[in-house]
Amino acid sequence: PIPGPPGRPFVGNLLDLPRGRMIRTMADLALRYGPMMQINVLGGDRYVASGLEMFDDLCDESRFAKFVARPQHVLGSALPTRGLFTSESGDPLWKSAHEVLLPAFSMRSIRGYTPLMIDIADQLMLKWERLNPGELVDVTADMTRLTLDTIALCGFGYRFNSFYRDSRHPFVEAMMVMLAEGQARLRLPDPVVKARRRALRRFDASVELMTTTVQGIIDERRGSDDPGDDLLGRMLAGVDKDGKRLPDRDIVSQCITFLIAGHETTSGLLAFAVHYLSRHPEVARRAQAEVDEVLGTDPTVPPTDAQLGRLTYISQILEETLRLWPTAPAFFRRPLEDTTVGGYEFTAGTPIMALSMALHRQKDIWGADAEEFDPEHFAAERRDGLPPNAFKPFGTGARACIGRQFALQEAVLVLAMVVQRFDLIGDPGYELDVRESITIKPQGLMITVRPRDGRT
Ligand code: MNH
Repeated sequence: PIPGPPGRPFVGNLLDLPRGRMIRTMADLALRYGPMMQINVLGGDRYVASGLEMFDDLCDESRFAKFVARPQHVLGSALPTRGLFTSESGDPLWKSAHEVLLPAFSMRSIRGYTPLMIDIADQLMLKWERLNPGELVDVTADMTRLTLDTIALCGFGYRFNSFYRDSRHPFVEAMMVMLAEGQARLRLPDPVVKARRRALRRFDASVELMTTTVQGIIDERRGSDDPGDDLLGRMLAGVDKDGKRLPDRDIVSQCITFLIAGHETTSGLLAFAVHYLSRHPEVARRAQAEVDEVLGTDPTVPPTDAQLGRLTYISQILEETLRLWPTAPAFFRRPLEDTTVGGYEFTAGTPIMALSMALHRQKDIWGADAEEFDPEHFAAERRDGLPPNAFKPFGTGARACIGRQFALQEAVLVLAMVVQRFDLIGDPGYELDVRESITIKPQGLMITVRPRDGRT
């Protein structure tokens, strides 16, 4: 018997999980009902793991594998082939693509993207520098512009120019339609999905626009002498262990996957981090001191990779932000054979939710102040003492995030450039609100930015 909130007839715990607050509610319930919780939604049992002992089991790659949950399944079925993110473990296409792409996401490759990341970050800096005193900044919107433009430029040399438009680039609009329809389909039975002809047409047209755009970029690249050393260039040139190249259809799927996986999560991370800096002046001051010392006080001099590697306090701030708000707040695992998780028995194939957001708030791991934002949770000496599976914002094992270094390099760069130039001033009346979709992001976060003593 696994503990969980008492359910009602037929609907189970459905009413306990308000739409738009599902993840946060589940994290609250998990902290109340324990490290393994059972909830029932419309007759189906779901298992939510949030204790360290449970994560130790679930992260054991010899006994568990990734479970492709429904939102991922819906997303994957819209792509020409399943991209890395949504393919089943054991799919040969995943293995091949993973082998081709690993070098493109290595530390060394990612250093090569620094100038492109700075190019886009400069656009954000310029926008914020040009604001009149007191003008409000929609932080989440601007960070979404930034991360989208960064992944498109580093991914395949394409510019959405999101900082130069009020409405979205048609490609981005198509992507939003695809994601929204994917979300909508989760709540609808199949016959209803098939009957919604207008929505279907719009969805298909969006997917079509994205695939033809990316295929066009591939064709153009093939026709030029320079394959390029962005992600696309590496995908076109790379081979797997059997010496095989990726088919074009698969490259298209991977590019779209990177755009989706690469922008939603990193933008949320940066927006949450800005929120916390605006609320914790002592943390902001220490961040500014570190940046002034490592990067210097002249913002016209672009940061180098060596300098970025020395911004340890900025990294701590980002890790602490990912602890409280892992922007991909959960991942799913399934046992390969019948086995136990934290002492509870599970049959092979049962999906189990690994709710990192709740794991990251366990007092027995993080201390009595687990719910408080304090980058000291990741101070070097405490970090070394953390159990191996205590911090899982990027998932686990072979199917962990391939873009982790990419995301962290981008986030360190941008946060450093921001605090080098600005004081961040929050609205004292604002209480952190979160928008849940596949990822989580701050909602309604409006701040003002004040150029630091004559720096911009
Ligand atoms: Mn990312 C997988 C979180 C940034 C591309 N990512 C995952 C998973 C998590 C995750 C968690 C595992 C999902 C699962 O087990 O079902 N990702 C993040 C977070 C950030 C992030 C919190 C930023 C912060 N991710 C990025 C970026 C890219 C990217 C940036 C691309 C440029 N992520 C991926 C891909 C996968 C993935 C691709 C799937 C990897 C695989 O299964 O082989």
